[in-house]
Amino acid sequence: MKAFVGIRKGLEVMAVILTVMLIASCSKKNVSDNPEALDTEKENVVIGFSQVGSESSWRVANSESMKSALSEENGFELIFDDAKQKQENQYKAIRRFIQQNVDYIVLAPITEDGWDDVLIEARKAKIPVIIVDRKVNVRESSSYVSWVGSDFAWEGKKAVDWLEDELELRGMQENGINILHLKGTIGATAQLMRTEELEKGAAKHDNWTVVGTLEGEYTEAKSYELTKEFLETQKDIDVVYCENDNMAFGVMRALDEAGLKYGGEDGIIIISFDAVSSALEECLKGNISLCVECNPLHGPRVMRIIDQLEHSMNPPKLSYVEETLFSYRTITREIIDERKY
Ligand code: GZL
Repeated sequence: MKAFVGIRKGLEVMAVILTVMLIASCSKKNVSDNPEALDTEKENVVIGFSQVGSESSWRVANSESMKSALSEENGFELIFDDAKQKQENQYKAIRRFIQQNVDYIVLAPITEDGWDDVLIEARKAKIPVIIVDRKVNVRESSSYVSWVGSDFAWEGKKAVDWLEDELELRGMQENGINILHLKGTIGATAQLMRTEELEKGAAKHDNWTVVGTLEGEYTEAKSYELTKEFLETQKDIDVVYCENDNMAFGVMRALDEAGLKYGGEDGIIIISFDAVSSALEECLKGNISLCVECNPLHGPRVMRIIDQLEHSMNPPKLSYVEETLFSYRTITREIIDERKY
C-alpha cells in the first residue's frame, strides 16, 4: 500500500512540475508563432520613441517603419511622441519616458546640439538610448548606446558627382551655372552634410554660383513660399538643389507659376533627396532630374539593436542603412513598383 501512495505522490509532484513548465513557456514570447517577435522573458518591452514630427513624406515613412517593427505583435509596447519639430517637446517626451521608467528610449533628434543634459538624465535612470536618423553632438558618446541612419555626406557627394556628369552630358561643363539651394532644418545632420557637399562642389567649380540659399525646413509649403518670392527678382537658374523631396515639390509649384521650364534634357535641373515614391514618379516623368535615396526604414534595425541589448550583447555604435540614386535618364516603372515607401 505504502509503495502505491509513494508512486501517486511522485506522479502528483511530476504533474505540478509539468504545469509550471507549461505556464512558464507560455509566458515567454512564443517566437515560433511569430519569428519577428522579440525573444525575451518580458511580457513586452516598453519603448519611448521621440519623433521629430510629420514635416515630410520621409518622416511619415520613418514613423510607419518604427511603428510596424516595434509593434505589440513583435513583443513591444510603443509610446510614440510627435514633437511637432520642436526640440523642447523632445526634452519633455524624454523626461516623461524616464518618469514612466520605459525599458528603452529611441530619439530621432531634430538637430545635433542640445542633448547632453537630457541624455545624462536617461543614463542616470539606467535607460539605454538609441538614436535614429540625424546624429547628436554630445560631450560623452556613452550618452547613447547606438545610432542608425544614413551617410548624408555620401548622399551629398553623389549628388554633386552626378551633377558634374549631367552638365558634361549637356555640354554645359564650361557654362556659368546658377544654383538655387533649398536647405532643410538648420542644424540637422542631413542639412549640415548635404549642404557641406554642395559647398565643396561649388568651391571646386569656379563656374558654379549659388545664387540663392533658402531655408525651407524640409516642408513643401515653406519652400514654395520662399522660392516664389526669390523668383520675383531672379529667374536665371540652371540647377535647384533641394535637401528633400517635399521642398522639391514646393519649388516645382513656384517654377510652374513663374513659367520656368524644368526637367528633361534642357530644363532646369532639380536635384532632390529622400526618393519617396511620389518623388520617383516625378523623376520618371523627367521633372525631377535626380532623386538621392535616404532610407527611412529604420524600424527593423532598431528592433535588432534592442534584441541584442535584451541578450546583453553590444550592438554596433553606428549602423548605416543602404541607399542609392535614381536619375531621370535611367529610372523605370519596374524600379518604382519594387519600392517599399
Ligand atoms: C534625413 C531626414 C530628413 C529628410 C527629410 O534622414 O532627417 O528629415 O531628408 C526629413 O525629408 O524631414
